[in-house]
Amino acid sequence: NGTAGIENAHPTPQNLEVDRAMTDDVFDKSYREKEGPKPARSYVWRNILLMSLLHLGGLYAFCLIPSAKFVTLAWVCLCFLISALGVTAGAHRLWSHRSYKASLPLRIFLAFANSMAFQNDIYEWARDHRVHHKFSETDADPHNAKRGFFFSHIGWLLVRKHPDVIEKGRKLDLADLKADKVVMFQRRYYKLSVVLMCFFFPTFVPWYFWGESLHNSFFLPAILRYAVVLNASWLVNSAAHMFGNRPYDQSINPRENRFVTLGALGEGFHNYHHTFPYDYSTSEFGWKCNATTFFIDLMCLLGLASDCKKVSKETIMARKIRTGDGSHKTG
Ligand code: ST9
Ligand code: ZN
Ligand code: ZN
Repeated sequence: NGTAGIENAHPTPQNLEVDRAMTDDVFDKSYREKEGPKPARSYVWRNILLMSLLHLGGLYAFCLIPSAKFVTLAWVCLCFLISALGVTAGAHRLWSHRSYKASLPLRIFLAFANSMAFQNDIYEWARDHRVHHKFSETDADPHNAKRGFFFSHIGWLLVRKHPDVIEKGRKLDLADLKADKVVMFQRRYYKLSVVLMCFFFPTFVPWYFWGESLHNSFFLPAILRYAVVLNASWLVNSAAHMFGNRPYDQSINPRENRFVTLGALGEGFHNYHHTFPYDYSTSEFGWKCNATTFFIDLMCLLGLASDCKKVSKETIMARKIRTGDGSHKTG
């Protein structure tokens, strides 16, 4: 039972009873990969070209850092933070896992922030992410880490999907996403929202408000920031599925990776997260190295979020003893 041991971090009179309607992020042990040879790899040259250009642009932009105004670099950091939250607090913890509830204004903000991150629309991201949890490390996992570091990092975006990803993904219950007008609106106007939020807005602000060169304004807050957010997110799929301890469940691949946690606003506690995908904090340590949890708690304080699901300390300890690798004892 996926609801055992969940506590509400912010109990309010109407939500003392925790509902757990969404269970399509729980690992499905019954799935078996099809026997026989794997389908041939089919390259998507358009993506290979665009991703190569983006990363070359990112390297070039990196060299421009010394020529930029200090306030422009601060703006790059702010754009990083906003777009990262659009993924962590938005597409991930809210829309993929339903680990808390967000009011309309917060959902609108997160949808804009998500377009700034340009990682596919929220609907597609959450659909891929639910199959990732449900069929982790199998053919039906879009970024199956058993296919190696490169594949789980970026390679999966450069080739056609394994047919099982699509077959299993089609069976997921996505009714909650379809019913969310903000998600559907973002999906409908996705391309326009990406042009505006990922490229135009980050470029326009430094150029218009403090006279940064158009060149720096484009390459630093748009190109470099986008490339960094992408790689920080991808490291959760690659590094955090390969390197680190497994204090909660040693039978699964995902790991606790401090380096990834720092770069991805608290998303590197990945052994915990795959063990308890419904925990809004994706960790047992609250705000420690977890800017996303801080942000969600702040939103709760402002009355913009509620119903944060949290696993009880007792359940976590029992699970560590039952299935962990014992590393929690040594810290
Ligand atoms: C990007 C995503 O970067 C990054 C995700 C990172 C995830 C990280 C997760 C870790 C945890 C969270 C931590 C966050 C940390 C953040 C830190 C921030 C600092 N189910 O896709 P198509 C169907 S994106 C069901 O074309 P192909 C569906 O009918 C980067 N059905 O498959 C679909 O039609 P539609 C920018 C599915 O042809 C049809 O199949 N974007 C599913 O195999 C065809 O779908 C890019 O680079 C499913 N799961 O092509 C573009 N999937 O939906 C990347 C598909 O339209 N994408 N279907 O009705 C592509 O170009 C293509 O998807 C492809 C595969 C070439 C990869
Ligand atoms: Zn997740
Ligand atoms: Zn994972």
